[in-house]
Amino acid sequence: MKDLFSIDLKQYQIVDWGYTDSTEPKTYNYYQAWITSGYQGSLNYLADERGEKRASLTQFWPSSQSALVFLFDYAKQKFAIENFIKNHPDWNQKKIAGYVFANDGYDYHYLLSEYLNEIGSNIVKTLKTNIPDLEYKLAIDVHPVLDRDLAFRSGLGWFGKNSMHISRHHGSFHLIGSLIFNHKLKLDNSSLETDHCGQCTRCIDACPTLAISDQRTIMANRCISTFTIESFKESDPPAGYDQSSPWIFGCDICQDVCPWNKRIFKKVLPNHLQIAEQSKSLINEFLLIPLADVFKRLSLESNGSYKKKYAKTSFERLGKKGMLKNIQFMLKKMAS
Ligand code: B12
Ligand code: SF4
Ligand code: SF4
Repeated sequence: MKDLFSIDLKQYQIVDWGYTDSTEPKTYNYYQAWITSGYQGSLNYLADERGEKRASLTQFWPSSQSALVFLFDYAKQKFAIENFIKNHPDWNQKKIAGYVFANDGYDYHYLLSEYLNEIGSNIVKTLKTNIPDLEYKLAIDVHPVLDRDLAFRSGLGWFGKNSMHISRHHGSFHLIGSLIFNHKLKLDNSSLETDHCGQCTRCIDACPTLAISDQRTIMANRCISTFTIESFKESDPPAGYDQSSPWIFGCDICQDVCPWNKRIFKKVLPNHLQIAEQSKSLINEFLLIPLADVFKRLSLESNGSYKKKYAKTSFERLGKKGMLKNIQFMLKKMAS
C-alpha cells in the first residue's frame, strides 16, 4: 500500500486508500434514476432531502474540497468464520453476513469512526504548519454521501454488476469510510478504475430474489438484506426468499459467487486466522444451536436486555423485535 503521511494504516485493517478533490459524484444521475424507479422501497431516507444532499459533498458540508477514502477489509474474518461454522458439528446451517464480524464482532459504525478520527487528527497535526485551519468531517455509511462513488472517483475500484464497490486487489468484502477536508491536500488524484466484470453474470444468476437489475444496481425492495437488516417489524419477505435460505441476517450471495472475491479467499490460510471473542459469542448464540432454541431464548429476553447484550454489535439496531421476525419467518416456514 502506498504511504500516507507515514501513518500505519494496516493497524486499522485498511488495505487501500485513495484521494479525490472532486466534490461531485460521477453517478448521481444513476442515483436519481434509481429513486424515480422506486427501488429504494421502504428505505425512505434515500428519497427525501437526505437523498438530495448526495448530489455534492458541499451539500453535506459547505466547506468540502477534497476527500481521503479508505477501504476497511473484512475478507479474512469472513473467511475464518465460514470455515469455522462449516466444520462445526452443531452448525444449524444458517449464516450471518460477513460485515457483522468486520471489527471483531463490533458494529463498524463505532469502530471505523474511532479509526477515522485518529487518522484525521493525525493528518491535521501533520499539516498544521502549511494549512493551519485544516478541518475534516467523517463520512461512513449513515452520512448523506454516496460512499461507493467516493471510492470509485478516488480510483479504488469499480461498480460491480451487483452494485458492490470492487477492488482488483481486494475484492468487495470491505467497508468504505472517508475523511472530507475543507482544503485540497497535496496528493495526486488517481485515475478511474475500469470495469472488470466483463461478460460475467454470476451475481445476477445467483440472486434468489432477482434483486439485481441489469443497470449495475439492485432493487433494494427485493433484497434479502433489506428484509433481514432494515425491517424492524413484521413485513413481507421478498419473493424467492424462504426457509431454504441460510441467511438470517444480511446476505452475501452476490459477493460469495464473485470471482474477484473467490481469488482473495484462495490466498487466505485458514490456520492463520483467529476469531475474536465477540464474534464467537454471536456465532454461538445464533449459528451453533437449533433455530427453535434461538427463538425461545430471544422471546424470553426483554427488549432492554437484548439492547444491552448486543450493544455496539450490528444486531443492536434491528432490535429484539426485528431479529425475532427474521427467526420466526424461518421457523414458520420450517413447520409448514
Ligand atoms: C441503502 C444501502 C443499502 C441498501 C440498498 C443497497 C444498494 N445497492 O443500494 C441495502 C439494505 C439493500 C444494502 C445492502 C447491503 N449493503 Co449497504 N448501503 C446502503 C447505503 C446506506 C446507501 C447506498 C445507496 O446510495 N444506494 C443507492 C443506489 C442507487 O446505489 P448503488 O446501488 O450503489 O448504485 C450506484 C452504482 O451502482 C452506480 N450505477 C448505477 N447504475 C450504473 C450504471 C453504470 C453503467 C455505472 C458505471 C454505474 C452505475 O451509481 C449508483 C449511485 O452511486 C450505503 C452507504 C452510503 N452512504 O453510501 C451502504 C453500503 C453500500 N452498503 C454496504 C454493504 C456492506 C452492504 C451489504 C454487503 C450488507 C450485507 N451483507 O447484507 C449489502 C449488499 C447488497 C448489494 N449488493 O448492494 C457497503 C458496501 C461496500 C462495498 N464494497 O461496496 C456500503 C458502502 C456501506 C459502507 N460505507 O461500507 N445496503
Ligand atoms: S444481497 Fe442477496 S438478495 Fe441482495 S442483491 Fe445480493 S444476492 Fe440478491
Ligand atoms: S459476479 Fe461477475 S458480474 Fe457480478 S460483480 Fe462479480 S465479476 Fe461482476
